Amino acid sequence: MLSLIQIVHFPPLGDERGSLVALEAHKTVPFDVKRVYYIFGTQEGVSRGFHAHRALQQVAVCVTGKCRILLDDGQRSEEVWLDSPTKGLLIGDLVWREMHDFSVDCVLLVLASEHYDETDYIRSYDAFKQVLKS
Ligand code: T46
Repeated sequence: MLSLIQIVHFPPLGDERGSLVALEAHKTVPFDVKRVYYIFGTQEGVSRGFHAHRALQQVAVCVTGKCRILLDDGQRSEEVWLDSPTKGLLIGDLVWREMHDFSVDCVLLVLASEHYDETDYIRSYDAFKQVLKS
């Protein structure tokens, strides 16, 4: 069975000055990017997410700091630490996601395949299970 955790490795373009990562649609990111957002300043002990999307592809990367992501497809859940600016996590549709244990310096950058649409969110786990059944 395929892992729920699909990591995308971003090659660092480094030289003596430091590092640079380029995120390009259909190259390092496997879809057209319509939206970019980032989460920062997360208070200690706060978790986020707790929803799934009906039709949305995303790639998430901690450009600084780290956080722990839980993904759940209704049958199993898996966790991964995003702890490197060269380590992206591909999150597909109909996957429940939770983000935990943000470091104080965490900046979680997310590239999304669609514009923001609140109707695409499934914000209750029971509703998520119902959608999976239907
Ligand atoms: C996801 C995880 C990884 C907007 O107005 N536009 C946007 O593009 C986004 C992403 C959010 N919002 C509004 C909606 C809420 O009023 O910002 C507020 C916070 O959003 P939310 O509670 O959904 O944030 P998270 O951190 O729980 O989830 C976010 C994304 O919403 C979600 O798609 O997969 O990060």
